[in-house]
Amino acid sequence: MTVGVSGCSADEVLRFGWPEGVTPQAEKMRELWTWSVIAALAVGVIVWALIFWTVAFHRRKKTADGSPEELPRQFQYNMPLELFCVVVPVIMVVVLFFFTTTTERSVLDKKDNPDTTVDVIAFQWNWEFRYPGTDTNPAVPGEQQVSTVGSSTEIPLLVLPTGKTIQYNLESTDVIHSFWVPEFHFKRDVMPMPKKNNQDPSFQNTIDREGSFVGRCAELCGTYHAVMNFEVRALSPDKFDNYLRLRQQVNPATGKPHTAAEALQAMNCGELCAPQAVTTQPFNTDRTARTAS
Ligand SMILES: [Cu+2]
Repeated sequence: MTVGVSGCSADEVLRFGWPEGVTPQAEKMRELWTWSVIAALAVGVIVWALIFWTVAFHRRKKTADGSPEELPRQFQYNMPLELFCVVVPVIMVVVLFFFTTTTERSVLDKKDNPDTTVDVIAFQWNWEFRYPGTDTNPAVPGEQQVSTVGSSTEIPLLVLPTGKTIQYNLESTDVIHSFWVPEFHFKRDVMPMPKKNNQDPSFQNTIDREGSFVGRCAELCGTYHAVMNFEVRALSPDKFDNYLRLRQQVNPATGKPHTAAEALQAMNCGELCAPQAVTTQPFNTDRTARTAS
């Protein structure tokens, strides 16, 4: 009853504080978390029960003549018990390790033919998102692909389709950055070229639902690291196709291909097509706007 009133569903209880994600990959990690907590609680209950049993029933007792009892029976060098205390924890670690690697493999799994590919270019202190295979200048094929870059007044929008396998190719042009969208429950360092230490610069996922999700740089990369934000705008596949089409078409008002903001505005689909980021805002660089503290 109380659980119902407080709005906690069984699903939320079994989440054990794990935040809600928007990708099947995030759900896989949630399942690992749920089962790990259940396993930990089961072990915890057994340990607590043994502690309370010992405390309650094996206290130091007085003997009949009032003198303190000698030490209770001692168990050191008990071979079966010693073996049990080694073997059982090893089995626990092996089981946890098995499920962790299985989950990791499925999260990092990549299809040979992703539906959409986006090139993510990180630099101090901004992001550029390019869509390979697009063309904004039909006169010179392959010359100019659709690209979104942030400015000091506009957070860059990474527009993506829902329900499709998306491949992210990460690249930095200067120092190490990190591509992080909290709702993806996934973070990957963005390394400068050439790649070192077998780091895989790309990963894939699928976004389950439409929405706006904040993205951040998660690797301290210099003075303005904290303002290196972006926003993922997940749109249904037809809206996404419409967006890419508009980005490649000339806006009659400006005589140039639509910018990200102009394309979204032209689509006119409410909050989802807001021309500016809604999850985060640009850093106010106006020093005079600061009040004395
Ligand atoms: Cu950065």
